[in-house]
Amino acid sequence: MSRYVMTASAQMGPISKSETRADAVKRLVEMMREAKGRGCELVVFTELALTTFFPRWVIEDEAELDSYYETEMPSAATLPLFEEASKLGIGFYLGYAELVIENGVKRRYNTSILVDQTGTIIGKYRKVHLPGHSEPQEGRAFQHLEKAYFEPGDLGFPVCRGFGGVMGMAICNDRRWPETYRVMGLQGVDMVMLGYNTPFGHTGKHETDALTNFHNHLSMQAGAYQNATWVVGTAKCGDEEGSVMGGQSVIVAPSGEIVAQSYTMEDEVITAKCDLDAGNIYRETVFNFEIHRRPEHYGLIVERTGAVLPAAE
Ligand code: CDT
Repeated sequence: MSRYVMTASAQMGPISKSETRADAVKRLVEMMREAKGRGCELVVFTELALTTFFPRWVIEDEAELDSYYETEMPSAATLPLFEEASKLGIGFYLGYAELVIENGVKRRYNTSILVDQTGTIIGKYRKVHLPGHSEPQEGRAFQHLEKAYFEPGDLGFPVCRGFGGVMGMAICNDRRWPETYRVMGLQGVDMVMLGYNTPFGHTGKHETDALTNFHNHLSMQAGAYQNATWVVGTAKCGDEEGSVMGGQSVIVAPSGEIVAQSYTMEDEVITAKCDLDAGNIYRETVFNFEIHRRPEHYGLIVERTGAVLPAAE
């Protein structure tokens, strides 16, 4: 049996504040159809794919803030995506803002789901690494209030079986942290899917802007190679309400090579025939974790070099 997965990354151009869920879903369905037409069985959408990237604004009115979140999935607005997926026989990764009431407490997460070719949710992830601030920062043209509008995910980095392999998810800033990939690598992940919204000036300074796409690719290519996994990184990009976000969505092979890359700053589908066995050569040799990883020595190294000192009594 083959372990090939024809995979699409469906980059999304800006979503304006006035666009409805229905507008966004229509664009997603169009890209899903294109992906299917190009032979794909899986399409990876972006982070917070149903609305504009609202953490750029200070939103004090709770009802207004709530309006950006999904309280059920599928909802009436997102149902067409699920119906189209099962009609076409194509799965998808979707990022969205999730609001749940647990024991009477309102909880907000930056979430993604994996849906299989029958339209069934088979995986769920809540973003762990929330960037930005919990309070508005003075002097910034745009805020990045993810720490105010979400709490860190409480699901860890789970993997699930689907599409003939072991599938994992991450969201945006997670891709910069080696732990993200390694935790899933230790569970035998074959493909990590992630969406991102990365505005230029996100460090609060513009001197790193020229390196934004380099750092984006550097993180995903290293994560792929060091964990012998495919990485599919899908951007929201372009000028969204005056905040410009980078594109260059990619599909990265376990070798660390980019095998497909978008070139526009708008809705664009890229595809690759991903062999889930392509990581085996690395898993069996240089990154054979069982034989070569030495976690029992990592603590000793830290102790000897004094890299982490215990707190003074
Ligand atoms: N959405 C997201 O996580 N964006 C961050 C940039 C913002 S940092 C204030 C990223 O790592 O791409």
